[in-house]
Amino acid sequence: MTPKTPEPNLPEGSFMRILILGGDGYLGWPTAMRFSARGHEVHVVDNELRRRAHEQAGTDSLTPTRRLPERVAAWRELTGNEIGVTLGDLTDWDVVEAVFDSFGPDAVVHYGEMPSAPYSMKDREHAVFTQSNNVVGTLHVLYAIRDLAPDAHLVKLGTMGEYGTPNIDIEEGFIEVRHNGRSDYLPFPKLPGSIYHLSKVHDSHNLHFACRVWGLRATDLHQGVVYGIRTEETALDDRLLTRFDYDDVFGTALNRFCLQAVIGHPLTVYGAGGQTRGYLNIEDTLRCVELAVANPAQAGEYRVFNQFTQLYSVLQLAELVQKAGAEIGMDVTVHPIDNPRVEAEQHYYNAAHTKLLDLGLRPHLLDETLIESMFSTIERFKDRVIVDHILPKDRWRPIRPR
Ligand code: NAD
Ligand code: USQ
Repeated sequence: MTPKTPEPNLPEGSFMRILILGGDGYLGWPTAMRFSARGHEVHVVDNELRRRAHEQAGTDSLTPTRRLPERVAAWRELTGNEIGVTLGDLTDWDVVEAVFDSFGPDAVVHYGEMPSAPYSMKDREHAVFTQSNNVVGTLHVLYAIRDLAPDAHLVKLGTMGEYGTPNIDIEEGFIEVRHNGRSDYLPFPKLPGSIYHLSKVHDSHNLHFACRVWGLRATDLHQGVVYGIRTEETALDDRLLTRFDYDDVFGTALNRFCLQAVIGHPLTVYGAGGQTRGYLNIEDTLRCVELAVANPAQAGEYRVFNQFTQLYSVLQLAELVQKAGAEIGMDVTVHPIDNPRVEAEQHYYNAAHTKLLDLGLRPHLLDETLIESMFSTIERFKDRVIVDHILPKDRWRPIRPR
């Protein structure tokens, strides 16, 4: 049984009504349990888009994940805590209006978008779907806060990929710009690398606008790539597991490499492997979101936190996985393949990330022990791996007929 302890950054007894959008997802479900375990009243919304996308592609999460009604029943049975559920689509205004009207949130944690860059780059239909799903859903959320819960703090998941890989240091959302003898503090320039990452840039502009013009309060978490398979709450019972994707469309770099190592597949470094990104453990995602919720933005304030703990190139990550494998007698090979994406493979990368540390984040840093613990969880479920969906199938730059 998880004890009901108040979040340390909140004053004693100040429990909140927290709405988690995308609460069936990799990050949303563990976040819902974390807030519920802390005694907050939690309601989740999800339309199972991610589950349907897997069904359509013939792919699946490594971990078997139960549907939301079953998960919340297991959570109730194990902890005595309730989590409310709405199975509905954020692009449907009637759904959004009804949830905000009845739940009246103090904080809204918004994960509910299509999160994959390769999915968004498949073709026109996937691109249009990604941007309309993400941008329209978020616009509905902004209007719902404005009209139905104007004091609620929006904590929105953006991405470090909004910035791209510029040849200058990346700041946290804003930069002082001097031009023709004048200066201003302006949004940091964005050079996103996929239609999905672009959707997040559009969201960021809409959030900023809603804060400036309507006086909403919002924190835009520009998150790096998340890795990991376990949180304190998912470890309580297999019925509470979160998803773990490793396929070419929804799997992300380190999670994929760990799975590939366990099943003896060469690690799929794309191109030269110098692509550098910010990474963080799933436990740190939960902690960052808790810190943002516990320390809300002011009315009218739009703030950006860069949410990652360590920088790695993909080749460095692959070598780390190879080394961790060697320590336990696994023979892990790294096999660079032709890059299906269009991206810089060697570039400058230096991004600020102090705001969450200043609020009290103490990162779980990546080391061989952590990788080995991922190996052992993957080992438990390795019979479920669909090997045909590991190598990338879609190329981002179309080959034009001559
Ligand atoms: P996920 O796909 O597992 O979770 C997103 C959830 O939102 C899914 O369950 C999906 O069904 C739901 N959803 C999507 N569109 C919806 C809609 N219109 N209405 C209702 N529900 C909808 O993805 P995730 O990895 O948990 O990512 C969560 C958020 O964090 C996303 O916004 C993603 O862009 C962002 N993010 C993720 C990572 C990462 O490495 N996982 C890194 C940076 C940012
Ligand atoms: N990569 C490989 N081999 C692989 C998979 C990926 O070399 O097998 C490379 C990619 O080419 C890229 C880097 O690893 O250069 C990261 O790719 P990824 O698939 O791990 O992450 P990305 O597509 O950027 O998207 C993921 C999440 C997304 C989130 C983003 C954070 O899916 O939701 O927004 O990470 S960030 O990268 O900071 O923008």
